[in-house]
Amino acid sequence: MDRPVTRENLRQTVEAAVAGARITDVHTHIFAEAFGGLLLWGIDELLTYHYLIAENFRYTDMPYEEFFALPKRQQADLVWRNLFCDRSPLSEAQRGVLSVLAGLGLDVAARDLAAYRRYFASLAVDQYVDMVFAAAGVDFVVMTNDPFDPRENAVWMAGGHGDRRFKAALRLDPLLNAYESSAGRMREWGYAVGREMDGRTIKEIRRFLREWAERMAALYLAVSLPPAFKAPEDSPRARIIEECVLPVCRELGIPFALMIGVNKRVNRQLGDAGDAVAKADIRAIEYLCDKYPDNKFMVTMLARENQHELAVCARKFRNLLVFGCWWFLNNPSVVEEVTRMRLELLGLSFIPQHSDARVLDQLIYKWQHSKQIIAGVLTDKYSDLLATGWTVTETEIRRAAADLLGNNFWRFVGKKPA
Ligand code: HDL
Ligand code: ZN
Repeated sequence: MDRPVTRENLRQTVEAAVAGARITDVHTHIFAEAFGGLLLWGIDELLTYHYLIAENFRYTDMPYEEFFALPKRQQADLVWRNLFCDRSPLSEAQRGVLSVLAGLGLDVAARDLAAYRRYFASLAVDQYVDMVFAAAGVDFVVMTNDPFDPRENAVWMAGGHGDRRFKAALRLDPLLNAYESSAGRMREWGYAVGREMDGRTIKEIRRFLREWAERMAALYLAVSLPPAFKAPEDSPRARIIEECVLPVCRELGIPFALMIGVNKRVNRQLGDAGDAVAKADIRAIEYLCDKYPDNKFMVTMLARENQHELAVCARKFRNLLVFGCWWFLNNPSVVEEVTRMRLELLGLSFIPQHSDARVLDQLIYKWQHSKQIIAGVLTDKYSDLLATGWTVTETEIRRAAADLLGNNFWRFVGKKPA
């Protein structure tokens, strides 16, 4: 029976719909078990997540190289002391660790790192992957797959991983942001690419993209780009994007995902924790969406200041799908503000979140925290809708939640979840 929704049962109806909606996580850094050590999981990986590493150094004068020379377990000990024992863990990344432990039914109040380590040591990884996907309500994750990473390359060249829950995205940062050094590797693999973007090089780069996208069954091609990214531009990167990436995406019918606004390694000594953010130029997205109407673009931008203009750009171009509150935006105050603004400008035609998880267990907290905020914003918007006299059914709310958390993505990539 499709219950009509009233002001009295609205919040509970929306919360149940969001809680029950199956998730496709469109951008992560986690890996299927077949990738071996690339799959990170457990308390010591959670505590040495690069977000927490950055926060840890705010409380210690320890030389960076001294910290990074320590075994991971000792790094985790220091993070646990600095960020959990010696001060309240109020940041989003700190709270996230505790939300994972709580989600697994562990005694968070005990603050017993040794006990947490004993628990994770008792788990088998294949059992734990099932547990995390179930606890997080996730059906599929899209990985970030880099053929230039030798560890990954070997798995794909041996036939891939075989876990249908882990989908692939072909990541192109080495090709687009470091072509000189990548071209040498490509030549070793038999692609006759040269320094000049001549006809043969363009043709061979397309062959490289096509063969790797097909080998991975990639759902989309992706790249992260600096704030200074421009299009059009007279550069090898622009030539490769417009003459190789976009034609292959059109041929395969898959999107190109641009993740824009990363200032890489502003503090080199912090490694992965050393990247920062700056506002980028939305005109590059306007140009690409306008010039290539037969291409599909997924875009997320890292600067909070870019979010409103990105949503406006999506109003202009139906081949643009905005996704996620990426990285430094993935904090409750910003997720709330950006999701509310996107609903008001785009209705239900966007993807509100991806986890960007690097450690498997993070699926539990990143989705728990995000779903809570998405449900709150949706409740407000449905409340405004009811106030006009419009009637709403439980089925319609479930449909909205399913669209935001998975179906919008699958429709955009033109595939059925399988
Ligand atoms: O380039 C990316 O995909 C970013 O998400 C980086 O991996 C970044 O280090 C990250 O993990 N952000 O959450
Ligand atoms: Zn990422």
